[in-house]
Amino acid sequence: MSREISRREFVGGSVSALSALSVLSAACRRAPDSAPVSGSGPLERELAIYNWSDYIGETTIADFERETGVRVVYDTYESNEDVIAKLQAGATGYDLVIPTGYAIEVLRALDLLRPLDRSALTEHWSNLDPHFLGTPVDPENQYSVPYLWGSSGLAIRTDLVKERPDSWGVLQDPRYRGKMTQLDDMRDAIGCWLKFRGHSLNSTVTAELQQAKADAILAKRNLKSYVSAPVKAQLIAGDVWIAHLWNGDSAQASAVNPAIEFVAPREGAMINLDSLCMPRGGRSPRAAHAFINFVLRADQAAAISRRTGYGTPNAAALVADASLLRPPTDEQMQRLEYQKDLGAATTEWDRVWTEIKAA
Ligand code: SPD
Repeated sequence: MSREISRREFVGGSVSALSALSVLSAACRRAPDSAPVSGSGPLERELAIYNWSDYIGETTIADFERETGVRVVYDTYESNEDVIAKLQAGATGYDLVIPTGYAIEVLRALDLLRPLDRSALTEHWSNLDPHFLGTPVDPENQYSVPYLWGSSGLAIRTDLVKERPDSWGVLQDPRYRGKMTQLDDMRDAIGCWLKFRGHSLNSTVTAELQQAKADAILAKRNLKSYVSAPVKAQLIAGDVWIAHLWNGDSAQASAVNPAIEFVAPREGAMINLDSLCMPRGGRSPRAAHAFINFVLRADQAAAISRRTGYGTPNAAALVADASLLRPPTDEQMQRLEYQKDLGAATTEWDRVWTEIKAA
């Protein structure tokens, strides 16, 4: 693709030569990670993974380290916005991150992801259910490999809450003041109030966002706090009775205290597919491909789904373990919606979220 700069152009110092030079030097700076990197060759010694908290199998990392000799440096986050902000601020060195679909769109638009070498991922690729492949955020799966899917709803201490609330509106009920929480996640915390009023959780309509803000502020009076996965301990202890939470985290809490049940609100909720992606600047692309291959194995994918309570897009894992969460039915899908990149409206959402937090 690049062309050689002739001596005449270079010595002559013409504008075109200078711009060709700067294009070339940009290409050279990008060369290490702009093209897919072959998964063959010796693995690097260290692999840096940045994942959601409580989103991995009990022995996944240890098993991978034992089998490959690669040391994993593992770090966790609580929201897509954390990952986007960190990568946008120039954090380099992560080899794998696991963003939700809309965040993949955002990271791709910012040119912060590195293409995968699909030829190095053939061994277990066919384990993936085709329904989870070729989604609009990455139609050719050039940048992302499906990891887990989930949905949002209400985790309820059924022994402490005598009714069976099935509406986001319960968060506005003063009878449970101080005993409820919402996800500390802009997209989910505003999105549920959009659903409550019958709107898309991707709305960019100002009037709908203003109504969602009013609803969120009304609920906020009753909230103990905005908190995501760490709310599990408070649910288990009985300090929180109703938590706006993701289904898998709710299942993890329920495994400790079976009185915790997950309810899908009747107005509808969010469904997400989180996928393995390689950020630009990672230092261990071969080990990253090896890890992706590893978690595509049916036994490993099943162990991850079993431990986290989230759904696996790995069809072979579902065959191997009948106890795993099954994909949503068509009827359930009617009330679920994927989040999308908000584009220019992100600024308005950020403002609304700041106003809710400050209220
Ligand atoms: N503790 C794991 C949480 C995973 C949540 N993934 C998707 C969130 C979409 N807003």
